[in-house]
Amino acid sequence: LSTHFKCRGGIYPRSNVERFPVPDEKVIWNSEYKQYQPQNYTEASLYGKPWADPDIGNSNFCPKWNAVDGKVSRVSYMGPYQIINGYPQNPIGRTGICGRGILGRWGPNHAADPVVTRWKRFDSGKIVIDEHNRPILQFVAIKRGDTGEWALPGGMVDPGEKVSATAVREFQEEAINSLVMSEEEKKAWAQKFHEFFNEGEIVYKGYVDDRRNTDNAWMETIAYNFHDDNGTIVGALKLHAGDDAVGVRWVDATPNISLYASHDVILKEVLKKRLT
Ligand code: RP5
Ligand code: MG
Ligand code: MG
Repeated sequence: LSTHFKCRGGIYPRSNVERFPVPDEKVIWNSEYKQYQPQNYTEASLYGKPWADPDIGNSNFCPKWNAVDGKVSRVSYMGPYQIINGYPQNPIGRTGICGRGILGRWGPNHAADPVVTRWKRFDSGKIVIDEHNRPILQFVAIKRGDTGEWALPGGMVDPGEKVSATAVREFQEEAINSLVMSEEEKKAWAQKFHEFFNEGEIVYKGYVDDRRNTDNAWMETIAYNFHDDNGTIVGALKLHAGDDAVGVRWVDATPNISLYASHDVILKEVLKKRLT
């Protein structure tokens, strides 16, 4: 991504804090913007949460910026970010708000997104062909509980967790509701799909234009495509929305689909990969 739109303008999520207007040409930091006075906002509920950083300036918080800091990666896929007056600076540019907002980490907040795909088929198993004589790719989408938008079933990387493992875990939690399964059921599932989810291909790695981003905290992700070419592995899976997802289904992937944050950009990469 070279710029951002969704984290500019309007009211910040779960708050009544209005973002300072940032016109297109004022996004990049080195375009001068003397009037720029973003509000500082960090949601009160973050304080004391085990998954959230303390405040910058707090004597027991000594983050290692641009480095792997214990179990937390503070490395950006966008290259080294700047630290200005002690605060990490959004690598894309201004967002109209500073502080951490509702994000747990200062600087990059790492997530993973699984893009699970199959070909659209008739009940007979025959592949459906569109008017251009091309097969139709379908992917598993969840409906987010927070914004109601359709999205990839992604989530945050836990401390010490491999990003590829996050992608699979989040798929299990949000798209098949593994959180209500017994340990045995989970094990059986993991065994059955082990190979399939071992063979994800990275289709995107970088900044996410997420509405939660601020000048000092932002989302980054690695998206993996897991493709079921003959539709027999996950193509036949029973989907159940779980965790913070309120719906789940197979959706036809079209280039002009609108999805949460940068998920449409990610999906386009998958379409390119699978259909050319
Ligand atoms: C997006 O937020 C990422 O691409 C990922 O899908 C998601 C992670 O946040 P939660 O789903 O845990 O809110 O930026
Ligand atoms: Mg989740
Ligand atoms: Mg999620």
